[in-house]
Amino acid sequence: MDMSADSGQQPKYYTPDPSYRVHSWMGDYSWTYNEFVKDPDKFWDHIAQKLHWFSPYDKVSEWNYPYAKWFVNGKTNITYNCLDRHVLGDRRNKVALIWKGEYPEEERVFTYRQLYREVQRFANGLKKLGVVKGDRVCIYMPVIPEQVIAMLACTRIGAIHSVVFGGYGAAALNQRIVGAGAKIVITADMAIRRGKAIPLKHIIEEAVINAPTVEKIIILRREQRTPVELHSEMEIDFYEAMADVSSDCPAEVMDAEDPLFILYTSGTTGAPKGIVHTCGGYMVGVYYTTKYIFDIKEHDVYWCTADPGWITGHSYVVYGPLSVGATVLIAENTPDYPDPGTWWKIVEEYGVNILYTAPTAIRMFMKLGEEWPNKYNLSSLRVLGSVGEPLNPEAFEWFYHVIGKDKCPIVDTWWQTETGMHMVTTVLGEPMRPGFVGKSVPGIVADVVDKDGNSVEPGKSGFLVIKKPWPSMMRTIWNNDERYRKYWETIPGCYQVGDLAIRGEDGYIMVIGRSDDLIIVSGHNIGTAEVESALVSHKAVAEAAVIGKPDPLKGNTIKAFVTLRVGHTPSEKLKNELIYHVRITLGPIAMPSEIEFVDSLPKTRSGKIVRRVLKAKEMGMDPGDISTLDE
Ligand code: 6R9
Repeated sequence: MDMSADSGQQPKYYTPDPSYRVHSWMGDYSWTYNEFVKDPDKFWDHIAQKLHWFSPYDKVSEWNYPYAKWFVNGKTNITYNCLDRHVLGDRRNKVALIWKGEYPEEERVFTYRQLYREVQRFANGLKKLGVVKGDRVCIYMPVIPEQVIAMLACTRIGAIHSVVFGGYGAAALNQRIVGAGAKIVITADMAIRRGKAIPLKHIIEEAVINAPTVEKIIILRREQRTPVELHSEMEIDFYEAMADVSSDCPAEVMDAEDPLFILYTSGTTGAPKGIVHTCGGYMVGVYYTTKYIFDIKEHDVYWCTADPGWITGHSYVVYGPLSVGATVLIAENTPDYPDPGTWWKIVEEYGVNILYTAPTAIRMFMKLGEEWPNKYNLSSLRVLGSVGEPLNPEAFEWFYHVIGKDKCPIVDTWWQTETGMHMVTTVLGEPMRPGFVGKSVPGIVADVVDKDGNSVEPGKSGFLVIKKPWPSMMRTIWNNDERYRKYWETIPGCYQVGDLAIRGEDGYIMVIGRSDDLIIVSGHNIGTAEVESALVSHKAVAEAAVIGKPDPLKGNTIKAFVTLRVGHTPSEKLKNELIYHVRITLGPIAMPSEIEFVDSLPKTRSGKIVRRVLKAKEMGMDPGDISTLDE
């Protein structure tokens, strides 16, 4: 793909007000990037020194390709930096967390002191149930304060959490519980969505069948009038688990390289990958980027609309913002319920200063019209952020003009579950170029290369790669180190991210999309393999192949090609049944929006389905080399 923007007219930039250039603790982009280039270890050491270590590290980094260690032999605990540091300092009574429920006036507020106490009590509750350092705990909850408390309580005692997004179905949850070998599952009886209670308990019950490592299920019962009954030896009430325990639970001393959490992300083939992040490097990475990229000020209200169950929530709802001592807003809500003004109402009511969201939400609001945001006072907004998919120029312009009123810079942040922190963006104060993410975050060396690792010319597409290790990089894939190594071994000397990109003459990077078999639907990564196996688990289906189709609103939608087993005939009814089947196995985000019944699927001789051929056909494009295909 060639880039028309660079080969014809002048690129278009928006230049923010110079006041945005001033960073209180580092310099502007070029200065900071140069500091990094001069001495990378010194650069990271300077950042890490702002955090608390129980005992210092001997060495900043150790690179033993493709394995990295950061802050070698340093001892710390991320919750000490997210809680104790602020409570012992002068943020004791500062608001740490505001939760906004779906019903009007429904809110809960925790100061740092209150959050600190709740986390320690729940941590002691976990200890009482026998959870020790290194145990895995699965968290499957809606967006409520207890979700954040549960995460922090785990890391407080060195238990490795594996948070599963609350919208997943039983099969996906089971796979992730079994994959991590979770000892405890923490959940809630229900989520609230569009004014309705969505029961969750039966999903858990189904998910723990054939999950022999699970010893206890802790259930937060939100429905107090007729609380769900807890049966079996296994189930415990969330608040009972933290009754009769001390509210003092000192943070476990963790080695910088001890695992902090596992987070499953959809893979290209087979099972989802359990990305492993560690205590020291991840902490430094998210602390740094939260502070530097968003420039959160002491009295700001910061709202990241992601569910803490995704990496964006881990890094930029929980660990990053709390480590810098920010006031974090979370909301259990749907952007267009009860009406499309709900987010803007929240911005007005809480005086949100920094709003971090996803292109899919922006595109949805675009479709619903300016009149909704225009009803509210959005003047508190200072910085806007985007993540998850390419922010196309139309969406950039809309976000910039309609929401930011031509004054708020937009930080479009490119990164991944695997990278832990922001990698490519346009640092505040730098000119922004719609359609382009920007440049490497200081500390990161991103490039666009060909398959041999050589940088491609400006304007030509290539693979987006990272050329040097960084603190918050994943250390391995849980129980599958071989798959980890593949990230570093495919392109010589580079970490291959799996995205295609273009670098402009100005050095700005445009991300085009995935180069592998992931489909990004409304900002969520869906593995083709997951949807296909869900379809194939239906009795009528013989085989299935799934592709992503570009969609102006969701980024992509899922189309499935299905061959039927003998004795089953295509019908509208069967289509609906299959869609419903995927919905209950994987959850609504993975639902195909289109199903086509076919007689056969294109395959290689070794039997692998070749999705690119289906996709090319669907898009009316040349399928490329088909010589390796079976008849
Ligand atoms: C943080 C997160 C990672 C994939 C990534 C890329 C896409 C993320 C993007 C973006 C263009 C951006 N992606 N941010 N594409 N511009 N600003 O989303 O992690 O769920 O692991 O997804 O998302 O394709 O490779 P994750």
